[in-house]
Amino acid sequence: MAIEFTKYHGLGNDFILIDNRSNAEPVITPEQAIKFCDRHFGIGADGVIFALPGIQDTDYTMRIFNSDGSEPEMCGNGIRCLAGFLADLEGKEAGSNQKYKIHTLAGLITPQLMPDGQVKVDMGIPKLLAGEIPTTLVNSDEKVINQPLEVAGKTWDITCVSMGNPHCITFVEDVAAIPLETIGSQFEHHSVFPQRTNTEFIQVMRRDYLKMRVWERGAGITLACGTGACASLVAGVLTGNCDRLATVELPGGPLQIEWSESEGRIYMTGPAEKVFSGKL
Ligand code: ZDP
Repeated sequence: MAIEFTKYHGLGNDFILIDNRSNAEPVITPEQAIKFCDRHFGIGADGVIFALPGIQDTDYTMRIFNSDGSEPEMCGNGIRCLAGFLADLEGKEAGSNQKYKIHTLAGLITPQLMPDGQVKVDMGIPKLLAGEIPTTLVNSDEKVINQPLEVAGKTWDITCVSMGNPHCITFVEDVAAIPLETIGSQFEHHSVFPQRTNTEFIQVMRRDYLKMRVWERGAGITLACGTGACASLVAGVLTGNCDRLATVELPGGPLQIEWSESEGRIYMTGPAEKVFSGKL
């Protein structure tokens, strides 16, 4: 059976989008997703995203397979791409202020198409307790803020935040000097993270401007990570490093992140670009 797909990217974090609206289960398997994501033998992407029918009063459901076939709970850049993809499928004008209620494994997430072509996403409320991350570094009802963790023969002060998926954030003097290729996977697979973890290194340029490099669980080094940028801003506020509203600069470009004081919710604003469509 031929599968139709559309390639999107959000700041170079790239995804294969599949119109899965007439089926409650993804139309391809995790094994097929691994092949689709291969950059030499396949289409090439960091993950595959499925637009499924909505449940529990939502418009649609989003599911995603990482390029290694694992299934994360949420995907920040991916949900902006999904919003653009759905607007296209529905024939909605760009900049129509269209809002979608999307069911994810991390709960309800609400992207909105803004008049300037950007997508603003209500990412919900971050979770901070160790049991929710999950991590076994401290007791399950405690937070992990600037806690020492031994990785690759060094002690890092880490802060943990869940945006539905797990993130481990470390503030450093110079992100360019971090040997991400070698230590990223050691953080991901560290025994204190039973579900593995996404790993972000942050350099504070100003209180409203962070520079980030990321090692993603199940995908390795990527050009951007939306949930990672949100988690990093939260970690920056918790550690006193940044304001509640800041730009997070990723290798693929900037995202605007706000942690609303009154609601406790996180808002992420950034681009979603269509690249091409095809059949496989
Ligand atoms: O949690 C994970 O396993 C991530 N690899 C999921 C993908 C996150 C993403 N990069 C994002 O932008 O949040 C898509």
